[in-house]
Amino acid sequence: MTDETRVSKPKDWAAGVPGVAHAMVPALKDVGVGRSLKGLLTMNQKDGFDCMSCAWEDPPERKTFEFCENGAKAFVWEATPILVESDFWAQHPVSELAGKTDYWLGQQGRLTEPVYKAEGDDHYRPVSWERAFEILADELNSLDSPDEAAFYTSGRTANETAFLYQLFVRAFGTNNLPDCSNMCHESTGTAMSNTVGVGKATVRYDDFEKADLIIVMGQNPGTNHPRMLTALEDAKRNGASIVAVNPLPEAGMKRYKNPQTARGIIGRGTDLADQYLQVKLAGDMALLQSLSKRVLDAEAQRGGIIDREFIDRHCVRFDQFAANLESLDEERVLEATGITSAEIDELAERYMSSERVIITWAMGLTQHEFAVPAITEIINLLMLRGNIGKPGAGASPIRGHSNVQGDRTMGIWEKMPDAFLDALDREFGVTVPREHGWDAVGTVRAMRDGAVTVLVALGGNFAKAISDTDVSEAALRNTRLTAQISTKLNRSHAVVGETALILPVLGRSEIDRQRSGEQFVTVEDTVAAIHASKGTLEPVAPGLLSEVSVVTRMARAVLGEGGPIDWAHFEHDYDSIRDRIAHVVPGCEDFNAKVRTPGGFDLPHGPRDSRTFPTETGKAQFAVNELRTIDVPPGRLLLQSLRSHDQFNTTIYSNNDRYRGVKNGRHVIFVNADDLAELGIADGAIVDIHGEWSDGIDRVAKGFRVIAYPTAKGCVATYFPEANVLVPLDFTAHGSNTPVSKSIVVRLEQVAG
Ligand SMILES: Nc1nc2c(c(=O)[nH]1)N[C@H]1C(S)=C(S)[C@@H](COP(=O)(O)OP(=O)(O)OC[C@H]3O[C@@H](n4cnc5c(=O)[nH]c(N)nc54)[C@H](O)[C@@H]3O)O[C@H]1N2
Ligand SMILES: Nc1nc2c(c(=O)[nH]1)N[C@H]1C(S)=C(S)[C@@H](COP(=O)(O)OP(=O)(O)OC[C@H]3O[C@@H](n4cnc5c(=O)[nH]c(N)nc54)[C@H](O)[C@@H]3O)O[C@H]1N2
Ligand SMILES: [Mo]
Repeated sequence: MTDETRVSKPKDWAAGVPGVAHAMVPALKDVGVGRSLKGLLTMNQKDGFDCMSCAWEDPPERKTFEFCENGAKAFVWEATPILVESDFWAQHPVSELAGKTDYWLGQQGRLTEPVYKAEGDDHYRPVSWERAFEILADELNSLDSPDEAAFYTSGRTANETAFLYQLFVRAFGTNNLPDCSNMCHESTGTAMSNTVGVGKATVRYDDFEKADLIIVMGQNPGTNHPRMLTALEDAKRNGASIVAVNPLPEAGMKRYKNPQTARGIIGRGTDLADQYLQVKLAGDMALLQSLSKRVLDAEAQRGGIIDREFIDRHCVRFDQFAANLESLDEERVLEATGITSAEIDELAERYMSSERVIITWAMGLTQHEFAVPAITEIINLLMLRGNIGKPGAGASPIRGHSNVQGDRTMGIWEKMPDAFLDALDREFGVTVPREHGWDAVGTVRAMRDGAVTVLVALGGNFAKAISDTDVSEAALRNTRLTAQISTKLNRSHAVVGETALILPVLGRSEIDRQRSGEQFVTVEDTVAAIHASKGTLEPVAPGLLSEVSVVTRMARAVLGEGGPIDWAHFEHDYDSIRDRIAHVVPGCEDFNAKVRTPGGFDLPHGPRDSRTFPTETGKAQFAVNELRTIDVPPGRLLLQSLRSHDQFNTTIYSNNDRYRGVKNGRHVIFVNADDLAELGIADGAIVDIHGEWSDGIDRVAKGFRVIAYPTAKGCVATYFPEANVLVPLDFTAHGSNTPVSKSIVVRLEQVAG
């Protein structure tokens, strides 16, 4: 495949007409004109369904086309009328499916009926829903302890489903609730809880248009949150400056041609980043500390720079923080960041001359060994000038999956606080366990060691998303049962336990009919706004159940009828679920009424709303961190794994990466031309990538085409999930246990070219 890969110059602008064309053409072709128009015109509308691609927030005023190119791809992928028919399973043994790519698996279409692979059988075979739940119940109820099962969640699951799922899991008797967040923004949650007391963005949608400086760190919105570019464009037009901090020159941060405006279609578009800092991988902590030091130095020299009132009134540990930075070594900062003193000065000046500053970030910050302290340095910098809890300012982690934040709010977490568990006990007359459960990495270890023998997954593709592919796949194969609740086939249906179930469900775009009529669900976006999502399309197949139906029927089969929780009632009427959420989840009081107001409602947020900080000191806490940098041995490079423009996590839409100029190839590695010259490797050569880590195991990703690319020196990039073979299971971020997917020391060995 690498032979056919074509490489051209990377683009310096994003979206515009090609974006629209890329979005619309496949929709109309594959899904059909009527179905795609109905779907796309109701996507992200107040009476339609929430886009399943990312967690970017919806604007108060909606346009007719309130979706982006990648949202349309996600819609097409789900709404396809192509179906996996009954005879598919007889034709394709599991051992054959394990040899297929995720692209091929996804292309087989929507799953339509429950199937079961029995022990010793190499085929899934269709079973009735009743039989499927019976099998699941038999396995779960024959465990010696409920802790021998783990229940994974991917972030597309709606609030109502997530709430019932965690209730079921805890009523069953375990807190083993690993989720995709463990691999994603966990570091953010930890860092923000330790500093401001709430692990969520301290901004609202309209803060972007009020900001006068927006710093986008470790995030590629042009591909992963394309509608954010519209917010950045609006901010820019209101006079904001924008700074990008990223080892790669990402097209979306440079120039945006808004496909919804004439200027964007025929004009040059809007230049976005006023300053682009090509920081080295994992250099952000050094950069942030040096920015804070410059602020403190300016305060000492000129005065009037820091927000004394905010600090004195709302913060603790400022003096320790300031004292710690006194000895910051500028040489070490320059070495770790790869940028110049002058560039850091320029950003520091921008920061100090701006009254309202937002810093956004995503995986470029969270998936590092020292991600948690690095993110606390974002908060430190913001707090110095009171940029928390004031209009147009704040910390803005940009979440990934469309409801990953809501799932947490609803209790999907292996270490939910006792106050939440107490509320569950009170509301449902149960006693749920208090002992913390396994997170994602912990679950793999437990499966590997035989301590967890049943894995149930509500969406996602755990086998492919988690680190150390070989170790993780062996762990999954070491189980008794893997059960996947899914819309389409993926690797996790092929790498299975002795027995395996697939339970097919409705997608978010589809109409969910229950006994009390058509239902809607709710989701929470990255700025803690909750709103309704209602499918508008006919389900692709008659036998599908909604996720709520699957969870409630699973609960009835496993826990038995007649217990304290009326699962059937929940299934028949989702208002009854929301009534219960209203009693358990803070901020969701009057849930049913509030969510019916057009556009939904905002969850309360102490730091944002009233500068109240629910930390253990009751104040915002400056973090005092020892500077952490990475020493890369000579001849080695630091590798990050990231997303191409044509994928959603483990779902591959095509093998192209338009903005980075790659056609028809995912086995590519982006390397700085100077590094190539030093290593004596030519552009276009084929290399094996060897991961180097303290355990001495040689992890190899084979056959990657080298692309000379203007990435920061010493830093290389390749795509996730292919790179997961290189990420050791035990190499995780301190404090959040997130796999370190973005700073792996590697060695390239040329094999051809
Ligand atoms: N179309 C589409 N949309 C998506 C997704 C998708 O796969 N496809 N995935 C969704 C999910 S779950 C998530 S979490 C988000 C992910 O959204 P992103 O975080 O934007 O995703 P990545 O592709 O991992 O990109 C990481 C970015 O950070 C930069 N980076 C890497 N390491 C560093 C570093 O050390 N410092 C700095 N400053 N920058 C760094 C990379 O160069 C890259 O630009 O997107 C969500 N939206
Ligand atoms: N090396 C490396 N590894 C990473 C990352 C990285 O940047 N680098 N990123 C990490 C991040 S940020 C994340 S969030 C995880 C993602 O981990 P996951 O969330 O587990 O993975 P996805 O690829 O998003 O899951 C896609 C699958 O979800 C199912 N699905 C889609 N829609 C629905 C639905 O409506 N209902 C149900 N029940 N199922 C549905 C489909 O079967 C589809 O194949 O991966 C992580 N892994
Ligand atoms: Mo994510």
